Amino acid sequence: MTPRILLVNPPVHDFAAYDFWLKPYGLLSVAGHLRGKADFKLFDYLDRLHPFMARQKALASDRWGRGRFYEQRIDNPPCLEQIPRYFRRFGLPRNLFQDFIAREKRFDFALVQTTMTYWYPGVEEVIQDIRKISPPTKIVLGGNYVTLCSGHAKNFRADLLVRGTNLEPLWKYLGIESDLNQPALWEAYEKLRVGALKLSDGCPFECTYCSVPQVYGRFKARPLERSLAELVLLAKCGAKNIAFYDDALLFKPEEVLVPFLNELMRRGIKVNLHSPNALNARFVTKDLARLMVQAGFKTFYLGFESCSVEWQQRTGSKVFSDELERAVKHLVSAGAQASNITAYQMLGHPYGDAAELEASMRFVHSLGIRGMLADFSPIPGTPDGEYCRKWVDMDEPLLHNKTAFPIILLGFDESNRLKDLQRRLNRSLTGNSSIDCGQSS
Ligand code: B12
Ligand code: SF4
Repeated sequence: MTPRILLVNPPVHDFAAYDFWLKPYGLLSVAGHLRGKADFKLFDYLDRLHPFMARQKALASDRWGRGRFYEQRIDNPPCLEQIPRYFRRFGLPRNLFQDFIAREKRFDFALVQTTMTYWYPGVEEVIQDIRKISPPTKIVLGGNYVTLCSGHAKNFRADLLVRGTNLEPLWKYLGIESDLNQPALWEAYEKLRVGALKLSDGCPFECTYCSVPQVYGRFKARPLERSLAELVLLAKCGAKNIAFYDDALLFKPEEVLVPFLNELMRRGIKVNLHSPNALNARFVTKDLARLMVQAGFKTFYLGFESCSVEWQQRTGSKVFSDELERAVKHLVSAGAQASNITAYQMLGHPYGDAAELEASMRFVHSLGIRGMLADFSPIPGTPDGEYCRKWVDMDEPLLHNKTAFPIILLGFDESNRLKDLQRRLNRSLTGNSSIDCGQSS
């Protein structure tokens, strides 16, 4: 008999969350490898096109498909009680999921996406409901939280934890043969306007605050044909906006991004492309900027972090100020709107200081583009995350929270002062589209 598999993207318990092109891409990729060999049902708590959301007019999408989630106030967890911000539960109401699994009857397996390490309470909620309503269903967890905090994830007694990118134990457990050439299971959504895509894995840099080098290793391009097939599928399913989830989208462009974009244009595929997961400004050449704009890139997020040469050198030398300046020049000359170019700068990193951050914000502002503070989330197993044991218990993933850590390190007032400054600088830009995604607020 064909196995019945439930796919779940859990709700988010956090101080802030925004649909910044968030999709459970790992989960959908895994399911895609099993296409045609199982009967799948998807419940995505963060699906803003779910019929329940149609009744929430205030939560409509912006022009690039982003928007606010449905939210409910909940108590701060005890270890975050000292943070003077409201904790919330983002995503569809819990009873919709409970009714859904009760109605759908028996599932053989449930594959549950885990994302940020500090989002595990949403995963716990999903496990509780499946165990209660459908006890025979075998629960499988995979994704970032399980990979980075596997010891902690064992507490939930799932039937299988899939750590990292080796999926062999999963295929064995499910007893199904996989086809790795298949794209992600985007057709699992009844209605789709936003998709995600990854043309490569890994990154050539080794930033001391990032887990990618240890989890993904060396940079590796994904097969171009598979990526193109996925793009075609996304467009067929209705996706108008596509966010790249690559860690180093612009690395080795002649092998990866350039042939992909040329083929996209040759086939006449019209979609808006976005890069929320920071592009490296060093690789933005005049020709590449022109091609990106021509092919449909609409928003550009550049990872800058700090204008301090010392900070950059100490954390991996991924980009310097002159490289950001050059990238902005190329993008604007290619036709990108300055108001759609944003540079991330890190707030609350243990080696940073307020004066340096202010200088970085002013430097970004002087280029005529928007700045966005990326609140630092310490990640266990990375050099900088391990250093943060000085301030927080890194074995409690809730304390990796990006809103909480800068407040713990800098204090509430200082943290707010810097965020206010960023807002004021952005507001004073001429032609500012004033899209403030709140992703890192
Ligand atoms: C895309 C991305 C984002 C997107 C959103 C993604 C999302 N859906 O939520 C954006 C740009 C919005 C984002 C934001 C942030 N991010 Co981010 N992001 C990523 C990135 C690049 C990919 C995550 C992803 O979707 N992976 C899934 C797919 C694409 O991965 P995959 O390789 O195909 O998956 C394989 C396996 O992992 C496994 N698998 C994956 N899922 C599942 C599920 C199941 C059931 C199974 C069986 C297997 C499985 O199978 C796949 C086989 O190919 C990761 C880095 C990375 N390379 O993983 C960081 C990462 C998750 N982000 C990180 C950080 C720090 C952030 C920010 C805090 C940055 C900031 N300061 O603003 C914010 C937080 C946002 C918030 N609201 O709190 C950290 C994690 C932090 C943490 N404590 O957990 C990471 C790990 C990067 C890093 N620096 O190390 N991010
Ligand atoms: S360049 Fe980005 S993905 Fe690569 S190691 Fe640095 S922060 Fe991580």
